[in-house]
Amino acid sequence: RDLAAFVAGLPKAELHLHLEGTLEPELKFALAARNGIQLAEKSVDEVKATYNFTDLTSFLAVYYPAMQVLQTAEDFFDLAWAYLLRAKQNGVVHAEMFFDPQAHTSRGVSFADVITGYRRAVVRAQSELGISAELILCFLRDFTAEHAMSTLMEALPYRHWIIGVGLDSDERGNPPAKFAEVFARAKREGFLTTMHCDIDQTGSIDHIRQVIEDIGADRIDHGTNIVEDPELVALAKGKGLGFTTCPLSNSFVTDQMKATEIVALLRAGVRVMVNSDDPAYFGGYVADNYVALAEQAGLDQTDLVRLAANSFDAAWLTPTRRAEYL
Ligand code: ES4
Ligand code: ZN
Repeated sequence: RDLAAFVAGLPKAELHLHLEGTLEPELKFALAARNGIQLAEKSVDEVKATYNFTDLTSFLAVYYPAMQVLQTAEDFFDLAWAYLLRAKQNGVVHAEMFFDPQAHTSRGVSFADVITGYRRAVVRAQSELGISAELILCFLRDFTAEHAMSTLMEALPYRHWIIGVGLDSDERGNPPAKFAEVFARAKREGFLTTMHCDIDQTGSIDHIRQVIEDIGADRIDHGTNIVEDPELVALAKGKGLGFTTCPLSNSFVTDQMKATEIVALLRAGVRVMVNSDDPAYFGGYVADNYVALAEQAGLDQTDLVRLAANSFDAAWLTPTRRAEYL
């Protein structure tokens, strides 16, 4: 298809990608075999049959147990490298990738093994693929603020390998304000900041407001429900805040891809762009997400170029590096 070829050829930054969400069933089996782990599923098809999510909770119930196959630094390298090869095919030239250290340290894997494995893939991506890649440490919001703070302290020896911190996992009952102190400390330590704001209940707009007015994060992940409040949209636009939307993910964990909201933000001149979130689980990498949104919303090439330009404008690049991409 013309559209798919155009999108794949369009240089873009991916800013909302969970490395643990790139674990394809084939790699899951390979890592399980290497680590002597017996999986409940016997085939790739059996694994895929468990991907019938209806909401975030049912997704996370599949997502976290799958991570048991990730044991050694080598495993984390293999996972990130497989993603970066796919990213290259998708026209990604810059990737800021989330990782969830607490999902690993809480089951006995060392922080050092997680980060050194991922870091090796980052370094190789630059030299072999020409992709600039960065790591963003995400705190699990359904864990305590104290656990997040001790994870931040664990990360400090590796701060030169981590560009920023984020907040993910189950949002219900875990507002941004719960982590105000952790994020204030992270900023003082020199990290950039972003937070997921995606629940569909009445709390969503309140969480977005907390991020903008109280936390002062540099980006918001998802955050499309901001369209409910035009004054907040104007504020976000004025600040040049980036919104990392994920159409295919939305259609899995909510009832639709939120094309209306995404396009409304695009038309309003807000820095919104398209990302893949957990591509191994949600049926497509970043180019598939651009195509799905374009087909759903009837976007033309100018719109797609604008989305890609927004991905660089919202990326955590130095002005010099950004200018190379725009
Ligand atoms: C996630 Cl879709 C989604 N939402 C919240 N946290 C996550 N971590 C990985 N994928
Ligand atoms: Zn996400």
